Amino acid sequence: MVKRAFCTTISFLFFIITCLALFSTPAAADAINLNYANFPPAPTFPCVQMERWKVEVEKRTNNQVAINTFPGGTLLEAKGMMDGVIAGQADIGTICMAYQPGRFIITNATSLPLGIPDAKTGSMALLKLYEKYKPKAFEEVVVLAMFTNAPGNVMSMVPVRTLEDIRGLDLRASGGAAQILKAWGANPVGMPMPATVEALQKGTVKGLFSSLEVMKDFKFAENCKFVTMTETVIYPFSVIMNKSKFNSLPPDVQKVMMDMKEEQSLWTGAYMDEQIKKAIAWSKESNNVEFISLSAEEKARWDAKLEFITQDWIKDATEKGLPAEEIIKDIRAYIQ
Ligand code: DTR
Repeated sequence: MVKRAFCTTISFLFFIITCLALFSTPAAADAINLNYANFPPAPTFPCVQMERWKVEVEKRTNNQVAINTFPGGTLLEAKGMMDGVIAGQADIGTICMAYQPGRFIITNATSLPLGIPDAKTGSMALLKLYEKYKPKAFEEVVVLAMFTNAPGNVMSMVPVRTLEDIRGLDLRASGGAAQILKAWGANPVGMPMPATVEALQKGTVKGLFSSLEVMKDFKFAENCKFVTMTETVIYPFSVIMNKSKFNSLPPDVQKVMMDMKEEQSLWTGAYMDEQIKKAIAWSKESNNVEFISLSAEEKARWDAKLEFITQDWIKDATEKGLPAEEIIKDIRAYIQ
């Protein structure tokens, strides 16, 4: 009798252990490890969205994957990101397309002065554009998300109230934004965002042109006591994955990632827009930054200087065999 009860208990325990092994989430050691590289420092928005994606993917795949994140260029730097992911040096990476203007012609069209009002709208327009045209530039990777920052403003050590004030001013920008500064008469100095910290401290640049969350995230408000509200042009970003690594993943994991593409893009746009509000409040309160609004008349002068940029892009892209007019029409429609 005792022996029978003992056997039943043992069988029951065996059953429980088997169930646990079959249905529980795998231990970290069993998980598929993926390395995710990012170029700016951890508190900035491209890295915040990376951490959010990591948490969600691990949760939604029941920890079938474990994502190791590398912010701050510790695995791959800004300009080597795309090729690094293609070569498999990282499985996943975040790229800022403006840093390689000639490589991402179609998606970089979102950084023309077309009036994208905020990051949420920009992110959706960019993703739709990508989905429609599936540009060749992304042929060797799998796109996991697309998002933009908010429109750019001039952050500077000296006040910029008129076009005359910006003339000859050394301001950091890259990609399409550099072209904008040039059209306004400034002297654009190209470098990725992380390099701007030292350039401002050393005084090699007198300010920068970008979205305002950097006033707080990079503490630029400590150097730049003036912001001129131009609300002009965004920068497109993408999260990309090594294609063969993606193809090697179980189908249910692939599905989790693909199902998150639009959600993650939207989440990042909305997060960015919130950060802008916080950074403006923080810059005013903690660093006494002056925010300069341009009068309607003055703004019209600034906008007039940019009119040729989209026309030039259309001409150039058409010569390269791209449906340039249609791309611009689509972006304008997506913004609506
Ligand atoms: N404006 C682009 C992109 C950008 C905006 N905020 C951040 C933060 C961290 C890295 C890049 C960006 C730029 O100026 O580089």
